[in-house]
Amino acid sequence: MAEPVKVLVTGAAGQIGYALVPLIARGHLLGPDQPVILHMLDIAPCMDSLKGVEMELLDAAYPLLRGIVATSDVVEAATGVKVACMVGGFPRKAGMERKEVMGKNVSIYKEQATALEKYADKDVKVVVIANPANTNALVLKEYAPGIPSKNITCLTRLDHNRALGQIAQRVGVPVINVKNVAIWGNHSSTQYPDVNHGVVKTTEGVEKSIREAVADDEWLNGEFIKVVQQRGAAIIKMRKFSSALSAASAVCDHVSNWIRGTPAGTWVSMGVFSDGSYGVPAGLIYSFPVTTKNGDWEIVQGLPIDDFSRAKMDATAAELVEEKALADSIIKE
Ligand code: NAX
Repeated sequence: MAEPVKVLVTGAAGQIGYALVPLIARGHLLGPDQPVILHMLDIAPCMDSLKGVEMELLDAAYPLLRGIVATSDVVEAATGVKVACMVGGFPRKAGMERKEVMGKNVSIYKEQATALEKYADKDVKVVVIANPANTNALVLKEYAPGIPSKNITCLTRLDHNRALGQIAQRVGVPVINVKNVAIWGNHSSTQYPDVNHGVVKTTEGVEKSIREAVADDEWLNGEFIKVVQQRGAAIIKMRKFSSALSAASAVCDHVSNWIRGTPAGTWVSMGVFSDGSYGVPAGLIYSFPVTTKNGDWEIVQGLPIDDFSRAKMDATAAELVEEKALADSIIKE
């Protein structure tokens, strides 16, 4: 069997952390033949809770789990990791200004990026989950210039999976029969879930475009988009807590596809550095449809973009430009 790989989860004592670490220990992140050593980071006041998670991981006797580091020391957490799942962050609380929250996250990401650059594996692959995920990923790159841009991503796979789920439910097929939706832009309510290039395999085994299978453009251009954009808020309303199970599962899908590839003819959505494709300003972390192979991603090129999509893709880019400007102003202060 392969040598164990060290995987970092920050914010590991939180909700997503609690749902994510067992999936990693079961092989859902790196595969069923890849032993792992879990590095779990959280802040000092959460150490009892983190130790409790460590105890439960031991009690679960996962065959692939070869070691656990549970710590509030960023350097210890970052040392030697090949994959970093950045879940920890400062949540926006009632009455807080956006700039204040961003300021707290900039200092968190500065410290963690600096440690990753210095102590992580040179080819560490990073996925930022903590909000504002796209901009936190940009901040991370700012303070870890030595980590290749291609290795720094943010999570929009949950939005992608939510879109697949909505289409599957509407058409009445298992979710595996739906593919190639795309999430463009920010992991926020301005994101654009795009079905124009997606495919559904009907229960009779016939492949149709999503538009043909759904046969309701009004729903696809209206309610569907809103439901996906606001799904996080809808979950909070019902559960009283934000999405955790689905977010953890999406992290595993993101990393697993990134490292092990996407099946032929299928793409997924990832927040990655824009190279200017589709007229998206270069240098933003923007969600694109991507294919992956041998640990590398490529933006899917050549998709036709109509005026409706263009306007939505530009609106979410504009929000990211604004967020970036805010983060830049904090970084310069
Ligand atoms: P929780 O508040 O349950 O957990 C966050 C954890 O981070 C806490 O244990 C906290 O102590 C820890 N933390 C805070 N500062 C830290 C630091 N400096 N170093 C290490 N740990 C630190 O939140 P949870 O529900 O787990 O959500 C985590 C993040 O994911 C939030 O920012 C949330 O907004 C974001 N989400 C992103 C999603 C995405 O698709 N990109 C979807 C789900 C989720 O909303």
